[in-house]
Amino acid sequence: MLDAKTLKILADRVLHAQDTATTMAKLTDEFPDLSISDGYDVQDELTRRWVARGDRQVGVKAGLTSKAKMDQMGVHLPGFGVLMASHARPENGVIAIDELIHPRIEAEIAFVMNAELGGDDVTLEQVIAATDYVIPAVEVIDSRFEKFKFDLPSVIADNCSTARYVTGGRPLDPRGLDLRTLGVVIEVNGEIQALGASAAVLGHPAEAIRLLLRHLAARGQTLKAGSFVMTGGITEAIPVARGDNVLARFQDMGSVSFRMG
Ligand code: OOG
Ligand code: MG
Repeated sequence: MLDAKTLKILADRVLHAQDTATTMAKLTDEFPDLSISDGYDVQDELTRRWVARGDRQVGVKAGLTSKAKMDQMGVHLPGFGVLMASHARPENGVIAIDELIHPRIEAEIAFVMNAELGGDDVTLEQVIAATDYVIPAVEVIDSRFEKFKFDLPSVIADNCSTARYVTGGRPLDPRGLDLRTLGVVIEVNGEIQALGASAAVLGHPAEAIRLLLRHLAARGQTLKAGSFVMTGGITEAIPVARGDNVLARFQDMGSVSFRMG
């Protein structure tokens, strides 16, 4: 476990990099013993600081849940992150690129929960039963590490590269959908950059929520009713630049669009 002094050094460093959109060296370069659990302790400290600033936690995300993402990042275990109200951006809006370092976009299926879930033996059916609706989302990730390169403890301490997210399309009842076979197409400036199907996320995106529940249970936490949950990029993440028009089309669910400005 991190001592209070090291926890403060790490949280200060990550928050500074996020707030100023500047890169830092991998945390494990200086703290080689940093563990995955230490990384989550840094996330908890970041969350406390955001709340102290007046921000509000709206949910949680799972990342590195598809083979495309794992291969792209060279990290072969999922990680989880905290989603705050301040990370959300409206559909069809402009995302300020000056606040980011080297953003990349990901198309994800998001869930909104209507009942609390907890424990490490929750079934897929129970996850669906506790889901209010599913909705298309695009996450804009932005690693605060140089060249977008990291290891798992470092990226977890950086809140799994969370930066912005946009929801759009239609909220749908998951009971009327086959959540494994939904196609998704990512276009930038009208050109297709990536495509995939929702089964790329662990065979079924609700599996990401089961993993998330196990992770929370190990830390004595639950997934609260009302939580917004992103289940992870279906395809590899696509780098975007100033002026790019982003459009993610989700089969049966509508699309999400915004511009990088
Ligand atoms: C880590 C975050 C990954 C996802 O959806 O897979 C993520 C990263 O690749 O920087 O959000
Ligand atoms: Mg993501």
